[in-house]
Amino acid sequence: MLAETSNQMKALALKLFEINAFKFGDFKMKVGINSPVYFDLRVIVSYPDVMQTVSDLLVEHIKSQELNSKHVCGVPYTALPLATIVSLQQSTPMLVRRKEAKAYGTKKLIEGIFNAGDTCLIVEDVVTSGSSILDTVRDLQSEGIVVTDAVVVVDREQGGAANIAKHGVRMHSLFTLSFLLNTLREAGRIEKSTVDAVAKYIASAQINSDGSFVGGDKANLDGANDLVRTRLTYETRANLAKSPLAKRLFNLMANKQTNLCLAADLTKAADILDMAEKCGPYICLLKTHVDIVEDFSDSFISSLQTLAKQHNFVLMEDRKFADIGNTVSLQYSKGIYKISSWADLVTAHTLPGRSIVQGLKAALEGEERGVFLLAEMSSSGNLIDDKYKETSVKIATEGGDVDFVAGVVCQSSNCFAFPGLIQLTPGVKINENVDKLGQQYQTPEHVVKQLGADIAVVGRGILQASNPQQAAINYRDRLWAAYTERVAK
Ligand code: 5IU
Repeated sequence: MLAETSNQMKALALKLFEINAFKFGDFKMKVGINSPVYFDLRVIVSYPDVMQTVSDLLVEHIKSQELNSKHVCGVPYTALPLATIVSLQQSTPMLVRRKEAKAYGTKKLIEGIFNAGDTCLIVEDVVTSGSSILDTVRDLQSEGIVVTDAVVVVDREQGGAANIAKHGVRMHSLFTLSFLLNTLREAGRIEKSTVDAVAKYIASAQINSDGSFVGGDKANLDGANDLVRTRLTYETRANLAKSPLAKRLFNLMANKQTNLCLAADLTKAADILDMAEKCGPYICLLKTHVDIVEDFSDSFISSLQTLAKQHNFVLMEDRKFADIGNTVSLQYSKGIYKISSWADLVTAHTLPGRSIVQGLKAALEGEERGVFLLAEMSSSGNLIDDKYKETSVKIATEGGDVDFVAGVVCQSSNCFAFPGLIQLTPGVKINENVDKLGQQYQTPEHVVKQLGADIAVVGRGILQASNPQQAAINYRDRLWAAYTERVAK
């Protein structure tokens, strides 16, 4: 590889990571077992500069490998725009494979003009087992088209090349997963433990073209578990986070050694400030409900911000936004509270759909902020079901706004898998199980070790203690000990 091309490839690898075309964590795959790395090259259509670079490099690769063919054909759907650009740049006519044959008119599988005996180069984005390439090859071959080569953007190195070679097709990849891992490692974007976990998984998770694992049920797939989020340290997760606020909070938690959030649900400004002063050294996050403060004022907010700076904790307004985008945008930045001007974090319901996140983002003027999305609640009889929970997590982990979502408010460790998000769990108290209004409590150890909480929210457990500062210390100690035990396993 020429030095210039090599630098271009490295820059592109970093860019792909930056735009979330791939992520590290613990992801459900088509083939059944979880994977520590996840690719979604569909996002590149939103970045014309990335599209340009990827297709330039593909064309260069095709030329250098002398992959001359009469046609090009992209594997539907992600690779279709890439195949289009390759076709244009090389003036090679394109063929389009239908995923489903038309039910009416001509039942053609392949669109475009061709003759039996014509050659065709396959273009694909990511190869795992190679089965998608083989589906396309089969349809082309059934029309008499000759396929000998496939050019792909990423080879996950899980046996795809060997699988398609068995069918007489050679694979030429721009990137291997190892190259991507090494490039990110060299650039300090991921840790050695991540590289090792992925390498271990890839070595053991070799896949046959029918989707089964080489070695069958006995395949040793341990590596996949090494990136399960509840086993990773907050430092590691800071590096995997996509939201700047999540990064900051994870690092703060690790440095200050606390995963305690104080829910300062008090109705007098002076009482909240007093509590913030006493508990500040032991918390990572202070959560407010400003609409219950009877004497709210700008000076209350500036005093709270001063304490947050002095004691190094983050501010969250637990506003639970739930309206259409335009309204939440106004609620977030205007009115008496001007929440976006001071709260590092806010909470929001996902009930209105993805537009809630976009509405909040639209209110910002360059401030570094984040949102926690609600996926579960601690109150008995709440209406959230599994489908709602899953869709909420999708909003938090997919799409163009993932850099704004710092975490998820939920009650269970299997709610989401991506380790770059923070799990915030309320409903924590040492001595009680319920209150009179439907709140259900768990112990600090239970929420961290069993329910997967990264930050535990404690309100009345501290606020109503005879010595709140001592109570904050107790909660901090027990929550932190539970976390260190959890990651030591
Ligand atoms: N809170 C919950 N449960 C939830 C959600 C938020 O308790 O499911 I979402 C908030 C409400 C209150 C704090 O501000 O967390 C818990 O306070 P107590 O520890 O006093 O119950």
